[in-house]
Amino acid sequence: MAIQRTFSIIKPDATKRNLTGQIAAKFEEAGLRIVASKRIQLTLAQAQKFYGVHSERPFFGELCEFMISEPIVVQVLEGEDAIAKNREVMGATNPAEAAEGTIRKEFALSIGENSVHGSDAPETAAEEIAFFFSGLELVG
Ligand code: RTP
Ligand code: MG
Repeated sequence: MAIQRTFSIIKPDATKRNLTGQIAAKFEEAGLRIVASKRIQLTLAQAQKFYGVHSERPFFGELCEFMISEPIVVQVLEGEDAIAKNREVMGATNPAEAAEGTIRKEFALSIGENSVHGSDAPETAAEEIAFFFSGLELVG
């Protein structure tokens, strides 16, 4: 498997509880390199655009309000098979179903406030990285 890049968000429930470093350490322990990182606060319009794919889902409004409620940390992670590896480290969307040792098992509060986002495919990874970072910010 080739070296890939994926896009990650440390979500408001985690930044609020000062878990940024502990979550970043989980990525690094899994062999993922943080090649770009910044702390930002989304506007409602930005959150709605980012999660546009979920706009018809019943949790869309709640999700967007949550994502703007506190700053987030957006990152680009690089490594072998990075997309799948990151999702493995994150664990299942619902923390009640997440495997031992995963970020969501350890830190997530609920299916909505689940501490991290990670891209789900190469195409979405490329789109999501470009949504938040310019080429100049990617210094892998
Ligand atoms: P993510 O996109 O954040 O990496 O998470 P995911 O693929 O595991 O989950 P996805 O189905 O793409 O859902 C995106 C985010 O929406 C929130 N959600 N809330 N209340 C609910 O039933 C519900 N379901 C999903 C979560 O924050 C989820 O990560
Ligand atoms: Mg998803």
